[in-house]
Amino acid sequence: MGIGMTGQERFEQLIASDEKVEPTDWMPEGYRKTLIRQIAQHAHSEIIGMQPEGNWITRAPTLRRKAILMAKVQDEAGHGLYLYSAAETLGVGRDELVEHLHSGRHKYSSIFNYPTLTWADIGAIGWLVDGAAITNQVMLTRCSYGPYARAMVRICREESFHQRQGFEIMLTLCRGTPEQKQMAQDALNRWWWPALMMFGPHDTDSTHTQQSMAWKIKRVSNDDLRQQFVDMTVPQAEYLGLTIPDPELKWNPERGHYDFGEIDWDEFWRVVKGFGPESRDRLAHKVRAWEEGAWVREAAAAYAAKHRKEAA
Ligand code: BYC
Repeated sequence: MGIGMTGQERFEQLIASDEKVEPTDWMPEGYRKTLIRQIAQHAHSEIIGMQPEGNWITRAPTLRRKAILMAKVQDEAGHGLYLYSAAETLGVGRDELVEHLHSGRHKYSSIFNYPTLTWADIGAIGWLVDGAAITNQVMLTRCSYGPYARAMVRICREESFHQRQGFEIMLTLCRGTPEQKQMAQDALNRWWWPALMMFGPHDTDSTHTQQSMAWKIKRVSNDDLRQQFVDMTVPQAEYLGLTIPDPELKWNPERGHYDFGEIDWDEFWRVVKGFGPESRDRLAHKVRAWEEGAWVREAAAAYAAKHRKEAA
């Protein structure tokens, strides 16, 4: 800390000079709270996000696809764990965060409340959901809070692999029989709009964007990220020979971006508030797994205690 500088001044200096804020630095209470909220929601999303894909592990069409899918779902668990650890550096306990998820007090991404009806949904999730996730998360590698930014570097590398595996499933289906291509189109039809919703409300309706951008927690706004995602994904859909389910989607040469239709915001808020098609099952499944896993946590704690005693 500079001589005579208050914690607040030092914090402002770190933000202004694009340096990282670390757990031992003084930070405003609002900054800490915003980070805990966002990182916890992010961690919960990774953990709940294992369910829609886990649904297809037993039914993956080949052994190779099954091995890849298992590895991907495990990666999501790993992401959840790094993120809970990042949140813990802000002085909140993991048990507390898990309890907030289980009681419905904490949110998680709307996208994971939709069902995975066919194998093509696994392709669509990798391609679109992981694609949207990377678009959002690349900016988070530059987040002002050190532990979150560093966790995001590895997560983004893994997400980029996930995105390619999803695209490859879609490509295989699109080069297959007419029925397989139709299955891919149907998955795109169902996942397109929910994927756009992942970026959150319009900037004008976003509660946190302005402050989070001033604190350099978020580096790019919800609408700008959504536009980036659309611009990146349209040529990929064209390459697959699939049609994006939006009659208003059109290249705008003046803007140098695609124009696209309006999201159904009533649906978005319904899902965010816990009334998505699968919301109730996702949470019930998570709570059940937590309760059934109590013996594993107890055994691990007893084992660690025994070794600590032996070492002492
Ligand atoms: N779903 O002021 P805003 C993954 C809430 S996991 C639900 O714009 P913010 C993966 C928002 O929380 C990917 N809620 O908020 C895993 C706020 O409510 P509260 C998850 C949403 O935080 C497995 C209110 O709406 N990624 O990739 O500035 C398999 C107003 O919004 C949503 C992350 O979590 C939503 N979609 O911006 C495959 C990334 N959108 O908290 C893949 C980290 C908004 O005031 N998070 N809300 O009650 C972020 O970057 C930001 O939190 C958001 C929202 C851009 C999502």
